[in-house]
Amino acid sequence: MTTTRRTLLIAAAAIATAMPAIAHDYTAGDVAIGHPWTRAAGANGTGAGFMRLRNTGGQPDRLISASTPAARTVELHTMIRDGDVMRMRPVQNIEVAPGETVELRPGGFHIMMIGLTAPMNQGGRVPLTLRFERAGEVTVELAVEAAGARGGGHQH
Ligand SMILES: [Cu+2]
Repeated sequence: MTTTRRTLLIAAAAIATAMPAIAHDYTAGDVAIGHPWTRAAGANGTGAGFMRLRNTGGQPDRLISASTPAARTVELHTMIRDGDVMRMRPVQNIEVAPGETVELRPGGFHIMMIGLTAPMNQGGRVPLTLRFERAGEVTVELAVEAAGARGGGHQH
């Protein structure tokens, strides 16, 4: 086997291994939910849920709440700059305009899970129910990534 061919095979194997984590999307009405994920965290701690929300319809929609059996309290948060530090602040809802995509990501909007009822272990899945004003309710699974993950390995 030539070196080039071996390299290609290794690359193909790496892609195949990564596939199950990447193909991970949901829809609720006109809202497409792309790759919901979170970071590994211990019991009683806090976790943040991230995902991409795309409104494929013609009307504005809003994420109005979320819940999970994995945490005692769930809030919608954003990050704001306060002098030199970034602070989390609860928001009433997260609006997704028609045709727009809103990215929930580290440093921005996120779904705050407070008082984790069990550890969230890397490689696991955590159910999270999202409630939209128009699109209604959908339960997605957050893919649990490494504690310091930025989500860069799973963008699509
Ligand atoms: Cu937060």
